[in-house]
Amino acid sequence: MEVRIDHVIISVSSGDITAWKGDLIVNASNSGLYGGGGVDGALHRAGGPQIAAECAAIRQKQGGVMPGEAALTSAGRLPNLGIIHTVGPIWKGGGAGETATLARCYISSLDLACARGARSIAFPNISTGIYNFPRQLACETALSAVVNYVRGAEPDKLPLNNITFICFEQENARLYGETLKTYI
Ligand code: AR6
Repeated sequence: MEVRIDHVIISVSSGDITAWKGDLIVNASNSGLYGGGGVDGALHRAGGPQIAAECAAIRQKQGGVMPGEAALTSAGRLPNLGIIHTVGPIWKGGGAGETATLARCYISSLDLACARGARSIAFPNISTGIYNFPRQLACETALSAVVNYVRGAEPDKLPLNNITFICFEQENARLYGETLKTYI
């Protein structure tokens, strides 16, 4: 399932994000950038100890990453250009600005990707695992943040031409496919 906006293809697929071969992979990390479970654990295992070492250097330099923000490391032994570590909100019922923070994760990651001159980027379904964000709302928030970002950018200043959402769970793959169709 994909949608084209100007020169950018936004697509949805299912699977394991560690096997994706494009430029930048986004990781759903934590504020301390300590490797954890879920997609974070999978990326640290696949990329090797170099990623944790670079996360430690970021922690030392700036004390970590706030929810909604993002930081870039290499991809260790993975073939990608790098990994963007963003920190999603922990779902606390919806009254603590969780939706706005989640949208900022996508925007901060896209800003970093553009600054790096990346052509392609893959997102997991940030916050919908251990951080417990409701799937449907997370999907609507993610897609509208990304689509609005692309629509709002000047085409010749946007190096990205491929933005993909990689869904690990079937339920998310279905939700993302259906919601992306509404942007055709
Ligand atoms: N590829 C793609 N998506 C995956 C993969 C994978 N290999 N593995 C899991 N997912 P989560 P969060 C999906 O829990 O909710 C960590 O401990 C998963 O099905 O990874 O943002 C961090 O260190 C779900 O849809 O991240 C933080 O402490 C999505 O990735 C905390 O978890 C996000 O689930 C962050 O929690």
